[in-house]
Amino acid sequence: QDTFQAPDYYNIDDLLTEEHRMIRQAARDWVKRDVSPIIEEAAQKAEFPKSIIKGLSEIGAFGPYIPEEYGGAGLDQISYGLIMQEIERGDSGVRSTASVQSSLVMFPIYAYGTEEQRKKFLPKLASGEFMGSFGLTEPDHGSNPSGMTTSFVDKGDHYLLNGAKMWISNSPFCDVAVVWAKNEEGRIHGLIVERGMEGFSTPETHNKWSLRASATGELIFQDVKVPKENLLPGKSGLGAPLSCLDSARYGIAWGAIGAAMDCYDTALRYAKERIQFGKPIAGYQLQQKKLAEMITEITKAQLLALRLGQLKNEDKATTAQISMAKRNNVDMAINIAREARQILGGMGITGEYSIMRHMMNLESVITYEGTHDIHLLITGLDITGISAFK
Ligand code: TGC
Ligand code: FAD
Repeated sequence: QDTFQAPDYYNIDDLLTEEHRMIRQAARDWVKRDVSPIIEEAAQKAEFPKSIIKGLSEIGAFGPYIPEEYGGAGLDQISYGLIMQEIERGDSGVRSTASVQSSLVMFPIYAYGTEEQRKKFLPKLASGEFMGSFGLTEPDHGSNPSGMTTSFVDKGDHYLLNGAKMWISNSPFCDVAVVWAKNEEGRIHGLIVERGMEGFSTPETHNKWSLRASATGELIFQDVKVPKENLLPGKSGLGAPLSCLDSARYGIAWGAIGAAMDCYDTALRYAKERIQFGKPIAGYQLQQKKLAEMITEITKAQLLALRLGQLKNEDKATTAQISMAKRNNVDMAINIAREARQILGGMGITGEYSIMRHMMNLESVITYEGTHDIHLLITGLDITGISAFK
């Protein structure tokens, strides 16, 4: 049974609006009802639970901040963050599906697409009728996407696309993929590739020990004819995909708090009930140190995310500020998962509790959307003015 109680040590709820709290509650109730009961089995079987797609759409997780005229929920950035937090409290893989759909597929179509593309794709993506994926990473270009080799050439009435993307969330079942590729001049553009186009395949990546309830795969393009109207005309260059990452990374900064809250809540509850040497283990200083540090770190992360949300709402958040929050909050969550796992002793390694699943999931979250190292280097560049990437 899902008995989760959300920690709010600094009364941060007082800083939210009534609407924020209602949106969060709807997402929280849905996670308790529709995600928690099935997610362990889905992760054990390494299957994405397609049954949750409708619910994700209903709680506004597909395009929370996309205007309602395109099927989005038309919410502010703090609402978006709160929804991601609640979903990741359930599972990082489910949040991945929502992040990709919203920030990496709907956002570029909304921000850089034509009116026809918006009308054709956004309402179906918002309802979950279409599922999307985002192809930036390649086998030889992960942290350094500017080196990508996937390319397209102009064939008059269409583009011919060749190349391969790797580690792509949602790829095995996606209906559309926003793919980043270079033209003849080496300039990066976004193309909407649709399932069924000849030469386009999406093999699944198996044997993951992390994000097992999320489907990951490749996007392979062998002489794929992409209609010219499927090019996103609004922005080109690496800045186009990087701006999508800003939005997704912001959501992850909130999402990671959800995973951490679940681990903390589970560990606190267990520590108060588990008796060793005649008293609850919560009464021993070593366990109190772990729990006290957890709630301190969660509280700091909550404040960081909320302030970043305010800046996002004012359109003032910088890429470097987003990097700091993604890096800090995911690191916070993975450390809490590891400590919480120890508090549960042997029980912590079983699927009876969510902690080990969160811990393994967070190993992907700390790597994707820019690794822990890359985000540190983004901060380093921002404060010194000197790039240490190259
Ligand atoms: P750099 O020279 O810094 O920038 C290239 C051009 O882009 C501009 N730019 C941005 N524009 C808009 N928004 C941003 N956030 C921008 N950041 C940079 C920049 O001004 C420049 O413009 P111009 O006109 O001068 O060309 O690029 P670089 O090659 O040095 O690379 C910088 C670096 C390393 C930080 C970047 O490439 C990076 O972030 N690497 C990490 C890659 C990454 O995060 N991949 C994620 C793939 S998607 C994913 O993981 C999804 S997981 C599923 C889920 O979300 O759940
Ligand atoms: P590399 O770039 O090879 O990095 C390896 C190590 O080297 C890392 O520790 C890194 O920090 C370090 N490193 C690299 N460059 C530097 C440097 N300049 N200085 C210091 N250290 C450095 N991508 C997508 O496009 N779409 C998706 O939907 C998507 N989903 C994903 C889902 C999962 C489950 C996973 C695991 C990944 C996903 N990714 C996706 C890919 C993800 O974004 C990349 O894995 C990530 O960007 C890192 O790239 P890489 O794995 O090639 O590692």
